Amino acid sequence: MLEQINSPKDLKKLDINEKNKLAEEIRQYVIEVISENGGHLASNLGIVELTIALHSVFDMPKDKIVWDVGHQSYIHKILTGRREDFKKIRKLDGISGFPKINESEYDNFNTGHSSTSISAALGMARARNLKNESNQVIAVIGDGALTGGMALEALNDAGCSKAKMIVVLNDNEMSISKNIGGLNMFLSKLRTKRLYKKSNISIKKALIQVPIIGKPVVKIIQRIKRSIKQLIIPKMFFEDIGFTY
Ligand SMILES: Cc1ncc(C[n+]2csc(CCOP(=O)(O)OP(=O)(O)O)c2C)c(N)n1
Repeated sequence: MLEQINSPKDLKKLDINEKNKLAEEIRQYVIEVISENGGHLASNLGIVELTIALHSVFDMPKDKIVWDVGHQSYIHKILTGRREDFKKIRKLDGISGFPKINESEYDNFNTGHSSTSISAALGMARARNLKNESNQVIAVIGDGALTGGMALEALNDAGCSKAKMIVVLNDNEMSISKNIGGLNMFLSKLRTKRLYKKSNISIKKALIQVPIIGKPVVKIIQRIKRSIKQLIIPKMFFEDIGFTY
């Protein structure tokens, strides 16, 4: 299946079962190449589904994605026309192990240093607004990189800015090694609330199907939801600084 994917357009044609199969093939391919060339294995094996999802939902390269650190961009490269080039990743005259704007129109920001993605994406969102354009901007940041000072400064700025942007927190409970610190303690508490999120989604799905009263009821519930969330989830840090989490 992987042989048929030359751009995200090809990906959009697949159904969910085909995408699952594709994810398996991609993981196999990454293991084959990286065991020869060296590189970041675990972080890329862990981001296969997220990358497929992002390229299915958004319209790259019109929409912009910024990969924090950039070490987890292998799947993105494979899906954006660099499948064969991937065999020479990190080799002389081969493609880079990090996003490079001169390598592809799908790479929007040169990363390598961690914790820069939210600030870069916010700049792109502001530039988009100034130009009256309508593309989406997405920063993908890991739980490790989120602990960097620049990421926290950018959250501070983005939270109160009116520029629309999306931050995907790729919380895989790992950094270079075990993640430590206060933010990590906070994220562990959030993770234990997954059950709440799941039940919430299924209630919404069921309600929205009820004719006429379905939508207004969902709206009321969404308003109540925030207050309930504040009761259930300890300290809504992201919401309190201006994000819808
Ligand atoms: C400024 C800076 N400090 C340290 C590093 C080394 N480094 C590379 S990846 C990484 C953490 C990655 O953890 P996370 O963001 O959770 O991503 P994951 O690997 O789990 O996908 C660090 C600290 C770096 N790239 N830049």
